[in-house]
Amino acid sequence: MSDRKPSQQGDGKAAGGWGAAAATARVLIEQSVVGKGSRALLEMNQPGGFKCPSCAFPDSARKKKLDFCENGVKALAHEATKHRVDRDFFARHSVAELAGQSDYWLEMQGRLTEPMRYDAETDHYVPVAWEDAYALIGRHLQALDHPDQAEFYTSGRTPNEAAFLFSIFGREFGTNNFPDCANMCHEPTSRGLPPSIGIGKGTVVMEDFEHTEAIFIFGQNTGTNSPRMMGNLVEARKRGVPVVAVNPMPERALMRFTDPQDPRQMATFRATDIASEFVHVKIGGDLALLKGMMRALFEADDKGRAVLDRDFIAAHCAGFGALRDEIMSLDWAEIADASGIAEDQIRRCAEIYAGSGATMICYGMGLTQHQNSAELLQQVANLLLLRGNFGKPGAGIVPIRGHSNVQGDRTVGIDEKPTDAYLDRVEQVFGFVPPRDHGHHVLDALYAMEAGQARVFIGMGGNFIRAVPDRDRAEAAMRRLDLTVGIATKLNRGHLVHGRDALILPVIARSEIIRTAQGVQFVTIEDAMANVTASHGVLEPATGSLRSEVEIVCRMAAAALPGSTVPWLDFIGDYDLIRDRIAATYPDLFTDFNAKIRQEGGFHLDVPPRRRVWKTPNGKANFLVMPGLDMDDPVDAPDMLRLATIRSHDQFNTTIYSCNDRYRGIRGDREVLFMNAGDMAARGIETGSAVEVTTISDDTRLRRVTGLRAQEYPLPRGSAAGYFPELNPLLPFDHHDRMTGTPAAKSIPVRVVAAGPRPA
Ligand SMILES: Nc1nc2c(c(=O)[nH]1)N[C@H]1C(S)=C(S)[C@@H](COP(=O)(O)OP(=O)(O)OC[C@H]3O[C@@H](n4cnc5c(=O)[nH]c(N)nc54)[C@H](O)[C@@H]3O)O[C@H]1N2
Ligand SMILES: Nc1nc2c(c(=O)[nH]1)N[C@H]1C(S)=C(S)[C@@H](COP(=O)(O)OP(=O)(O)OC[C@H]3O[C@@H](n4cnc5c(=O)[nH]c(N)nc54)[C@H](O)[C@@H]3O)O[C@H]1N2
Ligand SMILES: [Mo]
Repeated sequence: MSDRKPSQQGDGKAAGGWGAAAATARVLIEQSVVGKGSRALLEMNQPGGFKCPSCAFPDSARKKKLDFCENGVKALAHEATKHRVDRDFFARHSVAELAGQSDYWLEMQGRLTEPMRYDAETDHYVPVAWEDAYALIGRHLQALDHPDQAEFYTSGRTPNEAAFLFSIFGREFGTNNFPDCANMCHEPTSRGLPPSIGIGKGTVVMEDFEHTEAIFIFGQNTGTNSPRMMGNLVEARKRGVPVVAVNPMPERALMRFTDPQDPRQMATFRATDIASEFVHVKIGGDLALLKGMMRALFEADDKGRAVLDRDFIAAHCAGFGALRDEIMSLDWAEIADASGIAEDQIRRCAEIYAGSGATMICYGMGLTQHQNSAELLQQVANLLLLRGNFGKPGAGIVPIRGHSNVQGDRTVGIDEKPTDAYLDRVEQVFGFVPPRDHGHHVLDALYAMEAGQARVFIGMGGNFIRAVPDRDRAEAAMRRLDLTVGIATKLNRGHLVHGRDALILPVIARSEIIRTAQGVQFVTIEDAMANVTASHGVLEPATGSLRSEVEIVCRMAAAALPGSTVPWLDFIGDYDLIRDRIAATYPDLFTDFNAKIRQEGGFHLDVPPRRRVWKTPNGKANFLVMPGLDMDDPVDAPDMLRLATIRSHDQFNTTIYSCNDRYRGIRGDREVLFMNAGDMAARGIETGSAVEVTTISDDTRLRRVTGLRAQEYPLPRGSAAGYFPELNPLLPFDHHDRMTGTPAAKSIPVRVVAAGPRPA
């Protein structure tokens, strides 16, 4: 952005309210879609309309006339934009020139209009016929020595029908290489929870908000990243339900919130206090906090207080003794030190928990992006199990998912570690023999590219190169590929950091109508609470030359697999045929899919812990022990700060809507480093001064970001924060969750020093 002069609002106002309403209007005007956008908004998250392409929070349980938030409007406005990236645009700008532009600039150019192929001689993207694009993909795939040289990436906006077929395409081709955005997001949920409660998903539904007696929110910026949940929090607070927010940043919407959909609050400028207890945890201190809460419960139990659900534990759980021994071996002083929270506040949290008959623990990236995240989530489950908080109204674990269909994509096969039972079904339903070896997740894919072992990358949505760690290293790896394919709505960096051959294939977006020879089609998605619903596009596609994601998958498959036994081209016209195959592949979940999806409100997928059924090897819910309190840092450096890379209020992942971050008081700047006042003073840094951030690691690479501006912020000592994706160059490939390979984007060990003045 041109306005690089930062300013601080710091007005302490409530979040939401008129600020949100104004932002909503502004983005519709900016994208020149006031009429079209407003009409489409009436259909967002309504029966017969389309599902918001932004976050995965479910639709309101009680039907509202309008069911969207400020950030949903931004997502829609950017999708419905009147601006276009067409063949003239690519003729005007070489790839080198485009690469010199910011990600924000690329996004603002508008919608892609027709398939383009990279021409190395001129360094321009040039138009290519759809048929020729598919043929090129087919030739590259067939030329590989082994199917595992291909990487099939999925981003979580892809609907079930396209994701399912994409996974079948890859498997028929012969690989389980399905890196996906979940590998950088809720993978610790997907892999950490099954050994514990038998499913890697959340266990509550929307109605549970009406019955809950306490809500804990760990590491999630609700007002920005799932704003529609604010309505549930406001209602719970009005009922007097305690809300405990655990966060190194006092996120404004977790403190005070005015619901923009509540006319009374809007008219009277009133707001609701959200957090009744704010726990100012250090980055990475949640493990110690959770263990401290468990310790307090065990101590109370020792004194004869009935704080544990003994009947539930006896009937349903295994491993109680070992957990108790480990927790009781910890020392209070160490717990307080490792969490950054005083013993008495930890005890108070434990009392809130013990006083609640039904507790929900919600969490976001603040828990999933650390070196120990999968095990950390098992401790969350332990805490819930101790009081039987599964399978009763108002209780459960609530991973707040990111992308609108990231959960569904995994359910329907985007999984690099498929189970044998699933592969057997694929073989029965489709008649080919799928590969059994596990495939690549995101980090494996990066290592394979770097080593020259991966040669083709097909990106079904997303912006892989901006989302992944170790930017310089990742870009070099990506450039080694023979072919990169970006299936996308908008131009992004991934199209400019490409292989020897490269294609951009533009798709019909979520809000747009998919018309086929058999008529208008709808798609389906699964929200964060396992509701499967239909999404019907309502807008005309941005241009006539776009194709649906389903069609692109089918035609790629037909081109790459000429002898296939799968009727690929039949699926293009009639999505019911795809849903029939999904039903056949997952009889437990999707029987009668086509009938059930046509009922109003769709249907809920079975979540066995809601019935107190545990699909674990021993048939029990398991208390799992993770010894100690530490994060396991690569090196011990006394001046180390732990850096969390987070989202601003005005972005969706790698898509930047503006350089403002209203709730944190930042305007016109994203190159910001939020720091604790004491940490700044110790380094001779003041608000506004330039700083340089270097990663502390045990390898020899220099990872440094310069030109950042320090901003004093109420963070605990030793914790710092800045924006994703600008700070991704600091995150090493091998700094990740031990169990799942999820990049530890919330706890990068860094050194911060004052630098020369930054140009205004
Ligand atoms: N508008 C909008 N909505 C989105 C997205 C978006 O970019 N924009 N992205 C979508 C996606 S894919 C996802 S995954 C979600 C992400 O939504 P969130 O999970 O809210 O993601 P972040 O902004 O990365 O950061 C989460 C919070 O974790 C806190 N945190 C950092 N470190 C720690 C820690 O060690 N402990 C604790 N307790 N807290 C910590 C940060 O202060 C921050 O408040 O949102 C989805 N929805
Ligand atoms: N340092 C750091 N890194 C992170 C994170 C972090 O917190 N810190 N968060 C991680 C998380 S949680 C996630 S989920 C990943 C996100 O990683 P991705 O999912 O790969 O990234 P997005 O930015 O969501 O992808 C945006 C692009 O998707 C395309 N797109 C949009 N809509 C559609 C559509 O309907 N169809 C298709 N085919 N394409 C579409 C557009 O071209 C757009 O440019 O990033 C991860 N990376
Ligand atoms: Mo995510």
